[in-house]
Amino acid sequence: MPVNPGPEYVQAEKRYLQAQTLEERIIATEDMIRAAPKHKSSENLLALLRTRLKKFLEKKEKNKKVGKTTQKTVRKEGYQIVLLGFPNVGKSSLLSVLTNARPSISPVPFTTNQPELGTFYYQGVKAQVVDLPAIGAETFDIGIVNTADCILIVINNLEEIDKISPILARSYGRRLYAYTKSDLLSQDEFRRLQEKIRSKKIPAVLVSNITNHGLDELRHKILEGMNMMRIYTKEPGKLPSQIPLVIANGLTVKDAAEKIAKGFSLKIKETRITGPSSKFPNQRVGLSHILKDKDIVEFHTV
Ligand SMILES: Nc1nc2c(ncn2[C@@H]2O[C@H](COP(=O)(O)OP(=O)(O)OP(=O)(O)O)[C@@H](O)[C@H]2O)c(=O)[nH]1
Ligand SMILES: [Mg+2]
Repeated sequence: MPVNPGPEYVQAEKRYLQAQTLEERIIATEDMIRAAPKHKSSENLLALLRTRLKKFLEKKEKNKKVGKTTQKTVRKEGYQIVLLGFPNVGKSSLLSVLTNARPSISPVPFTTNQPELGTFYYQGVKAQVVDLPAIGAETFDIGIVNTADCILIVINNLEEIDKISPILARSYGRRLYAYTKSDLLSQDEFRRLQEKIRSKKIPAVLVSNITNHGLDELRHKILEGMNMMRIYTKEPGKLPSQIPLVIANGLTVKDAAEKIAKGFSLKIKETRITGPSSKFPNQRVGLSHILKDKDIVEFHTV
């Protein structure tokens, strides 16, 4: 970040972050270079901007020759979570601790240059996680952010929230913030930050990809936002299934049966429920009974 950037720089940076095309990025970067403060402490920033501009211009040349851009496409599978954030905040590290994926992780900004996929699996519920190139990367594509079910915004600083929100104008997914690198905070800083998050009701979790602190809370929040319930089916005289049927909140016994197999609800003679939606164990209910998360459902068929 520049030291005391002027309003022109701030404006140019804003245009840069909102840029949708390579051309817009080039123009905004040029504006940022022009507007950046020219003193000793901003030398690094200027060097970074010039390198970025050079890369963009090279890319433009290459695109001209090839005639189009290359972008890996991601196929949406079930509930989709995208990891969005500035360079180096720990998006890929978070992907690696939340899922089975092993992406490249490095202190060099813009390490991720293509979307990386992983599968989040928690308490019987699955979701697809997409780690995106950082905001500002030439391969950053807002399209997937707009269509995702959940946008997990990775930050190292609360100020990043306001910078990112304009980018989300066309998105509809639920927003959740993962404040990473919390292991680098002092106990005092950690406590103050936690308090601020609570008092301002920011949907953020302080996490560390190194010590794993906060990850369970984050997983839990992700799961909560999915609005799904886990229904354990059971055959009479047997133990409940280990793997739940995962269905949307608010569905009925009939809906659950139809999820198992089309037409299955017609074969049901009796349904018994043990769990949050039952008044007592083995309660007999009708097909229109509304289920709750963690119910155990026993179907008796004809
Ligand atoms: N101390 C600490 N370091 C972290 C944490 N998460 C990530 N890092 C480090 O931060 C650097 C960047 O991590 P990445 O996961 O590559 O960050 P990224 O957001 O994917 O970066 P880009 O792909 O370049 O946008 C690496 O050196 C990580 O080891 C964390 O929770 N605590
Ligand atoms: Mg990365």
